[in-house]
Amino acid sequence: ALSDQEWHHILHVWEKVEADLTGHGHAVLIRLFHDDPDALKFFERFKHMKPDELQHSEDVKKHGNTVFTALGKIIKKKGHHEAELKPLAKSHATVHKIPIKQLEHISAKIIDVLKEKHPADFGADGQAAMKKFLDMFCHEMAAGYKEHGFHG
Ligand code: HE5
Repeated sequence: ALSDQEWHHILHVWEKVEADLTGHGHAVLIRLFHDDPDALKFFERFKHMKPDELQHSEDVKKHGNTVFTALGKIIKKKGHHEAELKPLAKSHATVHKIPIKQLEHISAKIIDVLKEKHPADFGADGQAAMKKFLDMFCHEMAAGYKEHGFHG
Protein backbone atom coordinates (compact mmCIF):
# COMPACT_ATOMS: atom_id res chain seq x y z
CA ALA A 1 0.00 0.00 0.00
CA LEU A 2 1.06 3.59 -0.53
CA SER A 3 1.66 6.04 2.30
CA ASP A 4 -0.23 9.34 2.67
CA GLN A 5 2.98 11.06 1.60
CA GLU A 6 3.15 8.97 -1.58
CA TRP A 7 -0.49 9.72 -2.44
CA HIS A 8 0.24 13.36 -1.81
CA HIS A 9 3.10 13.33 -4.35
CA ILE A 10 0.90 11.60 -6.92
CA LEU A 11 -2.06 13.92 -6.39
CA HIS A 12 0.25 16.93 -6.59
CA VAL A 13 1.46 16.14 -10.10
CA TRP A 14 -1.99 14.90 -11.13
CA GLU A 15 -3.40 18.34 -10.41
CA LYS A 16 -1.07 19.65 -13.16
CA VAL A 17 -2.01 16.76 -15.46
CA GLU A 18 -5.70 17.64 -15.14
CA ALA A 19 -5.18 20.99 -16.83
CA ASP A 20 -4.92 18.94 -20.05
CA LEU A 21 -5.89 15.28 -19.69
CA THR A 22 -6.23 14.89 -23.45
CA GLY A 23 -2.77 16.32 -24.18
CA HIS A 24 -1.11 14.09 -21.61
CA GLY A 25 -2.99 10.95 -22.65
CA HIS A 26 -2.28 11.62 -26.31
CA ALA A 27 1.44 12.18 -25.63
CA VAL A 28 1.61 8.87 -23.75
CA LEU A 29 -0.11 6.94 -26.57
CA ILE A 30 2.13 8.50 -29.23
CA ARG A 31 5.20 7.66 -27.16
CA LEU A 32 3.96 4.11 -26.65
CA PHE A 33 3.32 3.57 -30.38
CA HIS A 34 6.68 5.08 -31.27
CA ASP A 35 8.76 3.10 -28.78
CA ASP A 36 6.78 -0.16 -29.07
CA PRO A 37 5.10 -0.47 -32.48
CA ASP A 38 3.66 -3.83 -31.32
CA ALA A 39 1.34 -1.90 -29.04
CA LEU A 40 -0.54 -0.59 -32.10
CA LYS A 41 -1.71 -4.11 -32.95
CA PHE A 42 -4.19 -4.02 -30.09
CA PHE A 43 -5.97 -0.95 -31.47
CA GLU A 44 -8.31 -1.98 -34.27
CA ARG A 45 -9.09 1.68 -35.02
CA PHE A 46 -5.48 2.90 -35.05
CA LYS A 47 -3.39 0.07 -36.39
CA HIS A 48 -3.62 1.17 -40.03
CA MET A 49 -2.39 4.70 -39.21
CA LYS A 50 1.04 6.07 -39.98
CA PRO A 51 2.97 8.03 -37.33
CA ASP A 52 1.85 11.36 -38.77
CA GLU A 53 -1.80 10.27 -38.80
CA LEU A 54 -1.59 8.99 -35.23
CA GLN A 55 -0.14 12.31 -34.17
CA HIS A 56 -3.05 14.27 -35.61
CA SER A 57 -5.92 11.86 -35.10
CA GLU A 58 -8.84 13.20 -33.06
CA ASP A 59 -9.70 9.58 -32.27
CA VAL A 60 -6.26 8.96 -30.71
CA LYS A 61 -6.61 12.19 -28.71
CA LYS A 62 -10.03 11.08 -27.52
CA HIS A 63 -8.64 7.73 -26.42
CA GLY A 64 -5.82 9.52 -24.60
CA ASN A 65 -8.48 11.41 -22.68
CA THR A 66 -10.36 8.17 -21.93
CA VAL A 67 -7.24 6.48 -20.53
CA PHE A 68 -6.18 9.45 -18.42
CA THR A 69 -9.70 10.08 -17.13
CA ALA A 70 -9.84 6.45 -15.96
CA LEU A 71 -6.43 6.69 -14.29
CA GLY A 72 -7.38 9.94 -12.55
CA LYS A 73 -10.54 8.37 -11.12
CA ILE A 74 -8.45 5.54 -9.69
CA ILE A 75 -5.75 7.85 -8.31
CA LYS A 76 -8.31 9.97 -6.49
CA LYS A 77 -9.60 6.93 -4.61
CA LYS A 78 -6.18 6.68 -2.91
CA GLY A 79 -6.18 2.89 -2.86
CA HIS A 80 -9.94 2.31 -2.51
CA HIS A 81 -10.45 1.80 -6.21
CA GLU A 82 -11.91 -1.71 -6.51
CA ALA A 83 -15.08 -0.46 -8.16
CA GLU A 84 -13.07 1.51 -10.75
CA LEU A 85 -10.47 -1.17 -11.47
CA LYS A 86 -12.74 -4.20 -11.85
CA PRO A 87 -14.44 -3.12 -15.10
CA LEU A 88 -11.06 -2.11 -16.55
CA ALA A 89 -9.57 -5.52 -15.74
CA LYS A 90 -12.63 -7.22 -17.22
CA SER A 91 -12.61 -5.28 -20.50
CA HIS A 92 -8.84 -5.46 -20.98
CA ALA A 93 -8.85 -9.21 -20.28
CA THR A 94 -11.95 -10.30 -22.18
CA VAL A 95 -12.55 -7.70 -24.91
CA HIS A 96 -9.28 -5.90 -25.70
CA LYS A 97 -7.00 -8.79 -24.60
CA ILE A 98 -4.12 -6.59 -23.53
CA PRO A 99 -1.14 -8.52 -22.09
CA ILE A 100 0.14 -7.26 -18.74
CA LYS A 101 3.43 -6.49 -20.50
CA GLN A 102 1.57 -3.79 -22.45
CA LEU A 103 0.23 -2.29 -19.22
CA GLU A 104 3.80 -2.19 -17.93
CA HIS A 105 4.96 -0.50 -21.14
CA ILE A 106 2.31 2.21 -20.98
CA SER A 107 3.11 2.72 -17.28
CA ALA A 108 6.74 3.49 -18.15
CA LYS A 109 5.61 5.97 -20.83
CA ILE A 110 3.29 7.69 -18.36
CA ILE A 111 6.25 8.32 -16.07
CA ASP A 112 8.41 9.51 -18.99
CA VAL A 113 5.78 12.01 -20.16
CA LEU A 114 5.13 13.38 -16.66
CA LYS A 115 8.87 13.81 -16.12
CA GLU A 116 9.14 15.81 -19.32
CA LYS A 117 6.03 17.93 -18.88
CA HIS A 118 6.34 18.62 -15.13
CA PRO A 119 9.98 18.59 -14.06
CA ALA A 120 9.31 21.01 -11.19
CA ASP A 121 6.31 19.05 -9.85
CA PHE A 122 7.50 15.49 -10.41
CA GLY A 123 10.82 15.00 -8.65
CA ALA A 124 12.45 11.78 -7.48
CA ASP A 125 9.88 11.21 -4.71
CA GLY A 126 6.96 11.82 -7.06
CA GLN A 127 8.43 9.50 -9.67
CA ALA A 128 8.99 6.77 -7.09
CA ALA A 129 5.45 7.17 -5.75
CA MET A 130 3.92 7.09 -9.24
CA LYS A 131 5.97 4.00 -10.09
CA LYS A 132 4.70 2.32 -6.93
CA PHE A 133 1.12 3.21 -7.86
CA LEU A 134 1.48 1.97 -11.44
CA ASP A 135 3.18 -1.26 -10.28
CA MET A 136 0.24 -1.81 -7.94
CA PHE A 137 -2.19 -1.01 -10.77
CA CYS A 138 -0.54 -3.58 -13.08
CA HIS A 139 -0.43 -6.16 -10.30
CA GLU A 140 -4.13 -5.72 -9.49
CA MET A 141 -5.06 -5.76 -13.19
CA ALA A 142 -3.16 -9.08 -13.48
CA ALA A 143 -5.14 -10.46 -10.53
CA GLY A 144 -8.37 -9.27 -12.19
CA TYR A 145 -7.30 -10.89 -15.48
CA LYS A 146 -6.90 -14.28 -13.76
CA GLU A 147 -10.50 -14.11 -12.53
CA HIS A 148 -11.49 -13.93 -16.19
CA GLY A 149 -9.15 -16.74 -17.18
CA PHE A 150 -6.81 -14.43 -19.12
CA HIS A 151 -3.16 -15.03 -18.32
CA GLY A 152 -1.81 -12.23 -20.50
O1 HE5 B 1 -12.36 -0.61 -20.92
C1 HE5 B 1 -13.06 0.34 -21.13
O2 HE5 B 1 -13.80 0.86 -20.14
C2 HE5 B 1 -13.84 0.18 -18.88
C3 HE5 B 1 -13.09 0.99 -22.47
C4 HE5 B 1 -12.30 2.27 -22.58
C5 HE5 B 1 -10.85 2.15 -22.05
C6 HE5 B 1 -9.75 1.45 -22.68
C7 HE5 B 1 -9.82 0.78 -23.90
C8 HE5 B 1 -10.36 2.67 -20.90
C9 HE5 B 1 -11.12 3.50 -19.86
C10 HE5 B 1 -8.98 2.31 -20.81
N1 HE5 B 1 -8.62 1.57 -21.91
C11 HE5 B 1 -8.14 2.64 -19.75
C12 HE5 B 1 -6.86 2.22 -19.60
C13 HE5 B 1 -6.05 2.59 -18.37
C14 HE5 B 1 -4.78 1.80 -18.52
C15 HE5 B 1 -3.53 2.58 -18.22
N2 HE5 B 1 -6.13 1.48 -20.47
ZN1 HE5 B 1 -6.82 0.72 -22.25
N3 HE5 B 1 -7.47 0.11 -24.09
C16 HE5 B 1 -8.75 0.20 -24.56
C17 HE5 B 1 -4.90 1.26 -19.95
C18 HE5 B 1 -3.86 0.63 -20.56
C19 HE5 B 1 -3.89 0.12 -21.87
C20 HE5 B 1 -2.73 -0.40 -22.55
C21 HE5 B 1 -3.15 -0.77 -23.78
C22 HE5 B 1 -2.29 -1.36 -24.89
N4 HE5 B 1 -4.97 0.03 -22.67
C23 HE5 B 1 -4.54 -0.51 -23.86
C24 HE5 B 1 -5.35 -0.79 -24.96
C25 HE5 B 1 -6.69 -0.52 -25.06
C26 HE5 B 1 -7.54 -0.84 -26.18
C27 HE5 B 1 -7.09 -1.54 -27.47
C28 HE5 B 1 -8.82 -0.41 -25.87
C29 HE5 B 1 -10.06 -0.55 -26.75
C30 HE5 B 1 -10.58 0.74 -27.27
C31 HE5 B 1 -9.89 1.27 -28.44
O3 HE5 B 1 -9.44 0.58 -29.34
O4 HE5 B 1 -9.81 2.61 -28.45
C32 HE5 B 1 -9.30 3.25 -29.55
